Amino acid sequence: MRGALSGTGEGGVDRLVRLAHDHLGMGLVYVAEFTGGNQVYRAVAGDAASFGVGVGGAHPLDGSYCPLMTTGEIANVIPDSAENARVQALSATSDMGIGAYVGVPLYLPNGDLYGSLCGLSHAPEGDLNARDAKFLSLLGEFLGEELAEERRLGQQRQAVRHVLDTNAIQIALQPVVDLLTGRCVSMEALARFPSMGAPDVVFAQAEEVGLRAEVETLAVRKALELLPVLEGDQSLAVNLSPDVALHLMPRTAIDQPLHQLTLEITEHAAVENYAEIREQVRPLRERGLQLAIDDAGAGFASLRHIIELQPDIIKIDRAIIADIDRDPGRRSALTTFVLLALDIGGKVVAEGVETRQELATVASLGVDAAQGYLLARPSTDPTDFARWASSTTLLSDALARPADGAGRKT
Ligand code: G
Ligand code: MN
Repeated sequence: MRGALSGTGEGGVDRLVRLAHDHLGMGLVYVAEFTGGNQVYRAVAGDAASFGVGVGGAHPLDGSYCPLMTTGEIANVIPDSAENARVQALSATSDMGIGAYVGVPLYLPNGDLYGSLCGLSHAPEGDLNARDAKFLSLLGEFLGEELAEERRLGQQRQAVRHVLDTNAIQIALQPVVDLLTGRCVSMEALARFPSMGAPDVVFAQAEEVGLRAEVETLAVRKALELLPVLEGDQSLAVNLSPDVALHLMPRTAIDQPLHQLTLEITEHAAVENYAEIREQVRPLRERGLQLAIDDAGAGFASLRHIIELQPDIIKIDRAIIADIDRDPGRRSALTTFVLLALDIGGKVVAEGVETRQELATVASLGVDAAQGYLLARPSTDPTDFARWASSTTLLSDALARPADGAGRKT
């Protein structure tokens, strides 16, 4: 959930602090986090420098107003510091030159104390009163949500950064099996994040913190290390979203054996400029790179992707393949893609084939190759890679196996 108040370039926290400053008319308004014995300034509005305050800077909690305010030892509103013996004794009063103070504690939505939202002036503020504290409390409710969201995103960015910094991506391969020959025609490289969780979740998290391109790039770099496991005529398929493909492929491709690579463009994102992708990929295709549209039928604009990019391969999403033997609508949808592939001279791969019935149905509808748990689950084991690379019986092996948990449930 993005903070509801952060629609513009200005972050939600900054905006609320600015509003507080505009309304109170005090010298400085700030949000501070209490952490490690300090109050660390997270957002400021006003003449921060004259108070010795800056974003990211800190003052010790000891000697400050705010911790005493949160415990009720001093009032929320102190119109004239000089008339309050308790705050006169605090080092902050003289160090920062505080003449007036208003502050409220900030709580996160889970009830944890985060820190404080405060206003300071150098001179006394005779008309500062309880309403000003109430106003800050109201803003504090919204700030709590914004701060929790900022904190969540910060931790998420750190987790994704850690994956990037430590190369904590594993590549699983999964074979794509030709339905005529029973041989593995390609292996798809699938990123796995042992320290993080499900790949689609990790990619979504990376997207949210602006690191998706970096994660995709690292995944491709690691996938390319597996090229040697392939036999001569087999292809390694890597996944990229359109924007990353546009910027990464031309640079990465230079010294790669492109005739052994398939670029799967995921269709979860809209494509802004087809002509640009077409032009960037054209010289690479001339050198043997195969272009696949991934997850066709699942999301955004697969027909448009296909018509504009004229891929070598159309990979049909499991959304269409699942239970296709029982669903005439899904069979029609698949047939549409098969006819389209015939028109553009491409091949069709059925993704996520889990049952013999699904396999038999897609084969009967003219699909060229299949991928899915029925044939082989993705694996990170080099023994599997070697077996898939050389096997001529992947299809018959799958059909000979007794149906297991991946098979038809009923
Ligand atoms: O978007 P793309 O098609 O590249 O993603 C493939 C994902 O689908 C991988 O995470 C892979 O583990 C998963 N997958 C592969 N085969 C099957 C299958 O037969 N059934 C299901 N449900 N998922 C599969
Ligand atoms: Mn894919």
